[in-house]
Amino acid sequence: MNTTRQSLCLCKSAVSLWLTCTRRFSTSQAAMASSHQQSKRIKGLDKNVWVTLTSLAADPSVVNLGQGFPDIPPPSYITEALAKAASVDQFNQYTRGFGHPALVKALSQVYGKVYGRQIDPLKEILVTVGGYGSLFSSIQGLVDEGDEVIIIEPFFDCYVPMVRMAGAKPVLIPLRLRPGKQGSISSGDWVLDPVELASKFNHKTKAIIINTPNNPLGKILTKDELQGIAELCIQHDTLCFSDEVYEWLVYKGGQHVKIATLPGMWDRTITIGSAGKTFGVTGWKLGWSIGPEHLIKHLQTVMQNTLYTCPTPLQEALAQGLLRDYELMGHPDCYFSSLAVELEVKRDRLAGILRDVGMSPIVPEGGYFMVVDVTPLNTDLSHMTDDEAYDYKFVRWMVKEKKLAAIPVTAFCGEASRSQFEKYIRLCFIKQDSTLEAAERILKNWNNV
Ligand code: IK2
Repeated sequence: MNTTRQSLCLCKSAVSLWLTCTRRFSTSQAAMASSHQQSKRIKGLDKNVWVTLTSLAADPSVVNLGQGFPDIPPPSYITEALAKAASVDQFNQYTRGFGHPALVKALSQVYGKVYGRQIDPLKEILVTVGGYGSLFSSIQGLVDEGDEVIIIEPFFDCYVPMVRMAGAKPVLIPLRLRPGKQGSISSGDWVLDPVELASKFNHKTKAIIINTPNNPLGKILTKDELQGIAELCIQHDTLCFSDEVYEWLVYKGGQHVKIATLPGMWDRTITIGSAGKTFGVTGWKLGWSIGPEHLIKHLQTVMQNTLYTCPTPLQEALAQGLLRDYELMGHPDCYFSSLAVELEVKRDRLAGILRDVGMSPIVPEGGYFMVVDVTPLNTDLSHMTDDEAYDYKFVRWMVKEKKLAAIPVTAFCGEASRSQFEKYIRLCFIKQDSTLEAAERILKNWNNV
């Protein structure tokens, strides 16, 4: 009996050992197979700040000044236009792949006025899935393996992975705080060194990506700065991808200049816009690229072979919204300008709150983000041992301990600039007053809780 029990026990242990080994083997085998199966073009691109931090901020007890989306309602005429479009049978079916006819026509009217030139709605505009889709189709359609693409830091985080996915090399250059700058700091105090910028251009440079107003700093590139970039583009026969999704959000004293309107630049520039940022409807995920036919046609090739088209009802509603504001351009009721007036009050309020608690905000000239130096808070995070930049740790800690969400600024820069940016976080201020008040309470009680 004993011997039988003993051998049964032995059998059981052998089976369990075998099962453990097989499981371990198959897990590591699966991991190996998975890294084997992964395409080279996405290798090393698996980390993403939005994927990592958005879930942390999803807890309803957290005041979310993290990801860039409004909690103020969009204008009612645009949501009403969407309901109306969805009630028309024809608008629930596929539409023209490169952009719904009514939408490209409305875009050509609005931007015809802005650029001061006629824009061909069929050949010089591509509508795609958000600013992301415009960036992706530009880079896939125009950048090759072995090319170099210059990117100014801090940059909207997807530029680098998109350039890498095209097989090209991102070449980074940081904006730097004007030497000796003290006291109240504006995003305009962050500047490019023209000599350093020139040194980044060479025969491999295919394009430069600029972003004005910039996410995260809110810097608006001045006409002189744009002129310098344009001269380098022309001298080196380089393209320019100009991400202008915050083009309408410019505060008093600022002026948004489109690089495509500078001499010699139309022919080499793709300008990127976004419905999400224009009308505060980030969930609509519609964007557009505007540029000369000889460039846009390559973006259209990417579109027709990847996404083919965008949702028709959304495009129809966006067209109606743009036409409404086209008629009002230059009038205070035009949403393109009235949103900036509303946001400027929120910007100043947030800056005031931050200063009151001893923090140093960088007051943005445009966009709806404010970068803030957290050094004065002296938060000791040495207990957090993860191999992460200080700002990532700070944000994780702040979400957990203070119930306030922000975005770490090193998400917008390369490894070499990490030490320059890791004491900064980004706060989004396109929020209801009640949300800003909740953030204010947290900040004012910082040392009491
Ligand atoms: N380009 C820039 C500069 C952007 O900021 C964005 C949207 N970013 O918003 C998220 C955040 O920073 O919190 C895009 C492009 C993408 O625009 P869209 O949402 O239209 O795809």
